[in-house]
Amino acid sequence: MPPREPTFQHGGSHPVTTGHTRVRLVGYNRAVQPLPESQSAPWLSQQLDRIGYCLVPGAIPQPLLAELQERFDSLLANAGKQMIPHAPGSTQGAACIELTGLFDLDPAFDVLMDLDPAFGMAERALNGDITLNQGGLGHLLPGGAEAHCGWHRDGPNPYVRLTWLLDDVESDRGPTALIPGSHHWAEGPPSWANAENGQPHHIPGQVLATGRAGDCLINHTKIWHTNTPNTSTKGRKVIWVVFKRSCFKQWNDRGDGKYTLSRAVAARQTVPRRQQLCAVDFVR
Ligand SMILES: O=C(O)CCC(=O)C(=O)O
Repeated sequence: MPPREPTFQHGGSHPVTTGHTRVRLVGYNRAVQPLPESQSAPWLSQQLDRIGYCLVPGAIPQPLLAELQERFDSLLANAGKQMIPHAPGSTQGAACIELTGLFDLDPAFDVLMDLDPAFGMAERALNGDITLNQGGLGHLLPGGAEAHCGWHRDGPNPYVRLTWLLDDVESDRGPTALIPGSHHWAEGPPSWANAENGQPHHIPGQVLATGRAGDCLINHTKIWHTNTPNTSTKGRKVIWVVFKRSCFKQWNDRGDGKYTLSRAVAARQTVPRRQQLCAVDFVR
């Protein structure tokens, strides 16, 4: 029996085959269609495992994104003395602004501790043994700023980092650059990867983690990575949430505990999953 002609067409763009009948789904049906394979959670998780990073599109849904953007901006505007310059190895890095202890500054950001599907991918990457490595960190890289750090890897333990993009990040707006697959390598970046002033050189094969506001970059922190200069006129605002396995202590790489999760944030959690994420062995 020859295939039947379509019984109806509504002018949607996504042809679907049902038995011998090809139909076109109308707009309101598109929301329930499966994601393209390259955007599905299993595919992205595999990419994270194999090449060390993946970008989850639209990871912060509207209107949550709009609310977090507004709250981030008001923290930048009002935090005053809490704005901490960050300039390791950079000639202009002092222009950057860090919002350390972001979960302390505004509990509205707690949602970024465990927002799926990005959180689920981080959880899988750590085989389910996942706790917070720090207390949330906001970062503004202003337009015109040099890279605020050069090529490095973060360790010594196997951490997984979420970079929540609050702005569109184009290639000239200071995106993170990564070397695919380098999280499997024994060595970190060689000294020639950075100029004497700490600015990163271009490394053949590097990829720029560009994306849209609301996307989330997930990476193993053992991957070779760097910030890149923001040659645009617009600032880049991101939020970092870093996870570790429960057996490791929190990140305290500056020795002053300012990146660690506070006792107050841990104590106010009521949702079991967040209580577990905050069940830390080192709080300030
Ligand atoms: O800002 C970036 O794009 C990357 C920053 C980074 O990796 C770091 O601060 O350790």
